[in-house]
Amino acid sequence: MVFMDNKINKNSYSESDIQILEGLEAVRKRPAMYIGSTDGRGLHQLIWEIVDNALDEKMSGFGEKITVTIHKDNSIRVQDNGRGIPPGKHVSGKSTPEVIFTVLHAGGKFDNNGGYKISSGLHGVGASVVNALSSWLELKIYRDGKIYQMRFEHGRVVKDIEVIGNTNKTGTEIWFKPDPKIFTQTEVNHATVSDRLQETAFILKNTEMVLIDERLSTVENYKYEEGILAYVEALCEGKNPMFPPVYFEGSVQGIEIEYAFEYVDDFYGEMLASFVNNIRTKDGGTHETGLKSGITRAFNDYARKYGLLKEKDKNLDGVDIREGLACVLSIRVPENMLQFEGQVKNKFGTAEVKPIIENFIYEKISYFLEENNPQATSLINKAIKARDVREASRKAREDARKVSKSIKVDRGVISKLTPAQSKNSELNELFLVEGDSAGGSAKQGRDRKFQAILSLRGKVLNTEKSDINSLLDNNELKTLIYAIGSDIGSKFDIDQVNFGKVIIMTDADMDGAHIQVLLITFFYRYMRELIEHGRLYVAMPPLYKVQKSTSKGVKFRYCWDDNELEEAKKEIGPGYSIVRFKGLGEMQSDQLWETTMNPKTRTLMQVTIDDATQAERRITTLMGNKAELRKRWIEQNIQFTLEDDFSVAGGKE
Ligand code: 0R9
Repeated sequence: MVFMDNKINKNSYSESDIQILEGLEAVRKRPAMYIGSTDGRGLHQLIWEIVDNALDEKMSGFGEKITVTIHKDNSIRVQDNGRGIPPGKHVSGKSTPEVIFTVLHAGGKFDNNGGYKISSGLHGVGASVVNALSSWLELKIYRDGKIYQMRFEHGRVVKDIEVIGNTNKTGTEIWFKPDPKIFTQTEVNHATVSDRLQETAFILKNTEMVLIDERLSTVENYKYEEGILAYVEALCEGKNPMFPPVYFEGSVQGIEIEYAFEYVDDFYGEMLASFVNNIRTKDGGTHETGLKSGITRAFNDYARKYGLLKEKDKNLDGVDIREGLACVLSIRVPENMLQFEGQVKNKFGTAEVKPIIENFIYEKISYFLEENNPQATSLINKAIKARDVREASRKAREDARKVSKSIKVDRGVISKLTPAQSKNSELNELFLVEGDSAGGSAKQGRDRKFQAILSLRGKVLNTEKSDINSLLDNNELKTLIYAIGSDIGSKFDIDQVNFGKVIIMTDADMDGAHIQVLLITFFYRYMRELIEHGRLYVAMPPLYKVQKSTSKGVKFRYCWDDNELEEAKKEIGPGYSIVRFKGLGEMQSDQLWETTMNPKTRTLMQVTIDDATQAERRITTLMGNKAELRKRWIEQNIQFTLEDDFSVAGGKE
């Protein structure tokens, strides 16, 4: 970007202005093309665009603190203490800020002076798109002893840049209000922003990220001198680490690599977060493949060298070596090596990076193992145990299939499965219902052709606290696994699943919420792909029915929350009565059908894994041993809108 400093231009409108307005108009017409969607995800994307610009300035070596404020009206203010956007004239004749905020840049970003640039993982469309999609946007620049201000509405300049005071600070402040005419969600999610800012602070060590939420009167401050080492420690919070976290860094062929890891002995999954140029790569990619191969090779070579694996033994599987591993890989590659794949660009695709990472990790892990023999031995024994357990569970699973008939007969002890008549596994639905009375209503209310009911007794086993063997001893889950039709863990096979939709249907109360979390944890942990394929749902039974008998018959309306209740009272008018459903069991079977089970009229929430590692952390909070954390979380989230970890893509079908 070329600009001339401090020569503010006051040109009148020209042809190029009209083109600009047309450009921003295009953004307003088809916002999803620029930010992916106009729901909560798109809304938050606006924040990331602006924060990323501030981070670019930090990465260029200027400023170290970024403050995000969520105001009561859900407008968002982002401040940095870098050099300040140059306020002067651009070669086009307009002021530089006007160009930045009104000219649509194909591909998005301004080039800054080389280096490893942040650019927003998903879209990287920049400030002009944020401006176009905001009701208003106000810019303040602190630079050269002066404060400059400029204001836009719906993308158009309404107040040209002017000096409004003096200052000894430098920096940029952008305050904007996402346009409610564009976005279907305008409420900013606190946890989404907080998690992202914290994650950024971990990845960019010594960057101070501040979140002020005026709606909640909270201030959070994230700054980590230890960077991803602190990240790994946070991933392991509430768990039992086997030794202090380990950190490596290095630079190979222009690629900067940072890796930190820790092992815990009371958790049986893996927690892996990877980043390329500070962009989270949720779907992995070549760097992650290289990392995994490097780890597997180093452990197997060590195990053979020291006789922990005998000649006749097969090599250890990567999944067994990674059981209980928490790790963060952050690499920075030059821009010409930056290639992302997948629909949402969450996967890193540059092939030549894989062997570079693999060899680097292999060397470093081998060195670590050689230098720490006792730890190395216990890690390898742990992996061998993981392999044995995996083998045992496979056998148990096969046995369970063989005795599946006796499972169904053993009705007094275990959950009850009422199958659907059809064998069409794409269309069939499995409802997981808590308790016998609700199970009864559901059984009567369902469409027996394609809806199966599994009624679970009491609270399902808390899967986080138990290992895979006691899991398989649990009758509720045994029946559930049997009903679903596929093996679990690494042997899960989506093609064996008997249902197109698995629907958790619980009472809309605290216990129901807890059971939902327990079941989602189970699926997250042992049948994650079911969630990834979008096949797990939560049913939404109504809370109230408002009704009134009239000469023409009964007028009624179901309500899912208190707002709807108020509306319904108004709509139905004086003389109404209200039924409050305390549980599914209290609903008549035809009511349950029409409100909650009938695909034509029901509302389902789809459970999606938006961010597996964050979900992992939440689940630890919920399921681990810290009862206090769990209680607080459930109380705060009683509506069960787990926006961030299991985001809820809902709506009438
Ligand atoms: C609050 C969010 N912050 C920003 O959006 C932001 C952009 C920005 C910036 C510069 C400094 N701070 C910033 N904050 C900047 C960049 C350059 C020179 N001086 C200041 C440069 O890139 O050479 N700019 C981002 C783009 C531009 N400035 C411009 F140069 F294109 F105008």
